[in-house]
Amino acid sequence: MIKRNKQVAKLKSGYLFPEINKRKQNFLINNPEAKLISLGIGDTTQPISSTVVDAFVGISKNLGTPEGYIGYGPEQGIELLRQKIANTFYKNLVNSEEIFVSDGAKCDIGRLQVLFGGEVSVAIQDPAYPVYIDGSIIQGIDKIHMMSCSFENGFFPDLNVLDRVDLIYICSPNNPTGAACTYSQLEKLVAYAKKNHSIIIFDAAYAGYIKGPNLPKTIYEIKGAEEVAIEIGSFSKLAGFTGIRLGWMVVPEALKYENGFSVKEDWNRIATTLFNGASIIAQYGGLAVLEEKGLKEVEKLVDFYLENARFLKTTLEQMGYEVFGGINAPYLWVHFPGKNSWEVFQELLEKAHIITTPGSGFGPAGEGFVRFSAYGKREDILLAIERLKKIKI
Ligand code: PL4
Repeated sequence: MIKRNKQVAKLKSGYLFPEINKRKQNFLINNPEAKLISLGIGDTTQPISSTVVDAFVGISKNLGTPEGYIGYGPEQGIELLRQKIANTFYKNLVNSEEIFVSDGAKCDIGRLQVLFGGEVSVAIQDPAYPVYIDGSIIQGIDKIHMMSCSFENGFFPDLNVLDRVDLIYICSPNNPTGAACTYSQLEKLVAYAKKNHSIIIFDAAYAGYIKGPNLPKTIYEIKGAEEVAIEIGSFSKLAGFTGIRLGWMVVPEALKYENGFSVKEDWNRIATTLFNGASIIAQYGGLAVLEEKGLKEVEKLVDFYLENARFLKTTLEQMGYEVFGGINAPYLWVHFPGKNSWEVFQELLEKAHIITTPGSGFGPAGEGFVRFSAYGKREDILLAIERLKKIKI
């Protein structure tokens, strides 16, 4: 018989989000009448805008004609889409050749971990999106440094106490804490990476939620970042593409290994070997998102979710809880001092029929916190607020 992969066996049992779903299903078995409200998994709920839907319909109809049919698309993504991503999100700080269109940020993170392999050392924010750590373990990485991020350090790691590592994962705006990095924080990060010859993996999946005028929207706003950083972007939360699947990664020309070899060239090799390009239909939708009308529509969508976040934040603060995030991010990071995150999760489920995400699921520093997602429908957010006001945790 084949032996079980040792690395897979090292993973904590149950990936966080299916685990939440399992607990929800168990609750429903005993409480079949309960009308649960999901403020747990960060999944969008608003319909896709009409401009984008028209683009999906248009390309789908073309695919059904002899002259409009397209097979495999260009491996790196449609050139026009890459140009528009470079113009719109990066103001041409990067060029279209440095952009690789993908089927979403999570898949990109997984393939990126294949690129760097199991010999590297990594530093990961604690708390963090679980894919960074689980994906690293799967690759066989054993040198994993957790960088504690709490309200004491503004949810940004103290790089002065970090030993040299090969890769540093930073997510901004952050999942789960909702903190968006400042210019000064990113300058320190880039300086650390330059000094230590490290590579930053900058997960900017929620960059569209940064509204503060004095906050960087991409790491490439920091001078020299193109020599040390890979950035990951996504249409999921920007345009409601969680089910459609479309994202991208920026791998700058200037990013090199210690022997001077191009990281981008290796990435191209990995991506073309393990991935066959994003769906043509999704890419045409992405093109429509990046038109003037599409951009206005997604702006409204993001504002809608941010308004949800504001409503929830105000209520929870009025109830006396300490609430972080929810201003430049769709997540609220709520402190329940002295409490166990899974217990709070269970209490919210049982007393208010609200599903959240327990902070400890994002790492040990998340213990005592619960994450609320603002991706609900407005009527569900308002109902959740009414229910929250009636309970005490
Ligand atoms: C649930 C920091 C959500 N089943 O949709 P993608 O692949 O472009 O984006 C994935 C992603 C990448 N980076 C960060 C993210 O937070 C996410 C999505 N996270 C959440 O609730 O934390 C959805 C999670 C999904 C999963 O298992 O990852």
